[in-house]
Amino acid sequence: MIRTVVILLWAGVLAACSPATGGGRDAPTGAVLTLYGDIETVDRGPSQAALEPLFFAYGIEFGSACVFSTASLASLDQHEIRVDFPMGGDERRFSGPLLRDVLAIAGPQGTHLTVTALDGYQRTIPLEQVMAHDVILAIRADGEWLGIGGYGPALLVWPRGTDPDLAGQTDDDWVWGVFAIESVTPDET
Ligand SMILES: Nc1nc2c(c(=O)[nH]1)N[C@H]1C(S)=C(S)[C@@H](COP(=O)(O)O)O[C@H]1N2
Ligand SMILES: [Mo]
Repeated sequence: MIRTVVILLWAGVLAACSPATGGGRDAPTGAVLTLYGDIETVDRGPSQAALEPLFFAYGIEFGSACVFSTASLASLDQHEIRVDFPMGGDERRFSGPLLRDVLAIAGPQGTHLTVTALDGYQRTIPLEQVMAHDVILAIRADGEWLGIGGYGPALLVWPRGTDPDLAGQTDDDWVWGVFAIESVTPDET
């Protein structure tokens, strides 16, 4: 009973846009996802070109950001989607938080999200699209954590099998290796 309460409190703290700490083989990771750009809630300072070479390599610069560890993503409400990915492949059971629940913590103010993956793949997706559909930031597939080298640390999974508006959706917005999301308002020019 006391243990349950402690675990819930701990999960509550982790959910608050903050990296986890701890030790051991299954230790929580540091930040695997950084939300930056036009956001309301932040918990870290500026990107540092010399110390954060992957950000630097992709031109990701910010004055402040909101970061999530895998543990903090796992502490949010988990949703499951059974769907084929890549399209036409075997159906798998992907799970993780709704992207809109993750965004709610950071408070994006831009009209779009630019999602950047480890391999440099980038997609700019209207925020409206993300809010209107139950897209998840999957951190597990068939119960296994998504790892780096595979689809991890996180994969955008859309319910294209059950949401009629998404029927026939291609894989373009199913970004694997997601590690950074920018809130932006692109020029209309
Ligand atoms: N990070 C990342 N995600 C990605 C892609 C990619 O190149 N990089 N390609 C997209 C496309 S177009 C398809 S068809 C599927 C599978 O692409 P892949 O074979 O390059 O993994 O992933 C989608 N997500
Ligand atoms: Mo593709």
